[in-house]
Parts: sequence; C-alpha cells; structure tokens
Amino acid sequence: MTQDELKQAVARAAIDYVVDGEIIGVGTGSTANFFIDELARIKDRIKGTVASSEATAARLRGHGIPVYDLNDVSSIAVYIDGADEINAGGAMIKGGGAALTREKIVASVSKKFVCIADGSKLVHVLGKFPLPVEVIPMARAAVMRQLEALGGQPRLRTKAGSSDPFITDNGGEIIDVAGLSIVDPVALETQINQIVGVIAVGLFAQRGANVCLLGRPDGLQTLT
Ligand code: ABF
Repeated sequence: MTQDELKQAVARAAIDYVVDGEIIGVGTGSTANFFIDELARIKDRIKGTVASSEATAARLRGHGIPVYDLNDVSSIAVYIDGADEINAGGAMIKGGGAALTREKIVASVSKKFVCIADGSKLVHVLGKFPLPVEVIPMARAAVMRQLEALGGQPRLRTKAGSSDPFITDNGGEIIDVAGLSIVDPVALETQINQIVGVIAVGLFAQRGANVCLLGRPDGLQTLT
C-alpha cells in the first residue's frame, strides 16, 4: 500500500467517529483532505463543520458541506485531524501545514480529538520532526533566542522558492525548531506558551488526541 492509500484508509475509518446531526471540527493537510472527501459522502447526516484553515474551508465548501464560523458555534462533537508526529500517549507535533493555531483553537472546543495518520507518524519520543511555533512577526528574533536557550535550533519558515517569511492565515510567521528531544511534552508546551510573542506552539500535549487511527500495511491500528 502507498502512503496515500494508508491515509485514505484511516480517513475512511474516521467516519465512524462522526456524530450525526452535530458540528464536526475538520483539520488540515493531506490526510484531513482525504477525510473531507469521505465526509462529503455522508454530508446530509451532519449539521456542518468548523474548519481549521482557509484551505480546509475551501475544500469543504467545494463539496457543498456547510462551514460555520467558530464564534457561531457553542460546541463541537469531534475534531478530526492529522499530525506530523504522535506518541502512544496521544501527544502530537502538528503545524507542518502551518495551521497549528486554528487547529489548536478548534481542538480546544471539541469534545473528542481523533487523530488520523499513517503508521510512520507514531514515535517513541517527539522531536525528530522540527517543532513549529507561530509568532507575531515583530517578536520573531526575540522568540528565536529563547527557543535556542531551550536547546533547539530555530529556523524561520520561508515561502517556497523565496527568502521571504511564510505568512499564516492569521498573519503570523512560523519558526521550526529542530534538535529537540521532547521527553516531557506537557512541560515544554507550557514553557513555550509563556514566551511573549508566541501565538501558539505545535505541541498538542495538554490537549492531545483521545483516539489515534494509524494506517499500517497490515491493517488499522487504534490507540486510545
Ligand atoms: C495537519 O496536517 C498538521 O497539523 C500537520 O502538520 C499535517 C499533517 O499532514 P499530512 O496529513 O499531510 O501528513 O494536521
């Protein structure tokens, strides 16, 4: 099976976690895109969605699936999204797709977080994937110095083929921090959240996944 086939298999399995008549939180990335395409088949069973990025909102609308502003929604039954890395406890690194802040906001108001990923995303210790941190542009250099003091090697994410900073849906910039071995994800998330100028850190540990569906060549692995 190809990696895309594994992603498609977990996206299909995630449909079992969709709650009829409810609002569903929808993540960003290639695995989330497969999920959106599966959700389109059962769109009449749900009230609508809240999207974690402009790209996801556009794909949902393209399928005729209603997209609500989070400010108009009081509760989300389930949030379904991918990850860049996940550990057995459900802590994740996210933000490779630059949508970490909105993903974290939508996840925070969702009753359940279902992570969908191909099996290669499961790791023992988080940190091989550089940790994304979204920052207010004027604070970039100051935040980078503090991330360096935490033992990481921070690098500003740039637009493809350019030295200009990549700009997020929120007008923020992304610093990718390599070289971290994250043995205590909750503690590091707290520490980075306290740096002034940080909008959000792509460590999802305080509110991790409740369920993780991993696609493997020999079948689906479910972590709870
Ligand atoms: C989002 O999509 C992210 O937080 C993560 O960066 C990414 C995973 O991408 P993919 O599903 O394409 O591997 O969920």
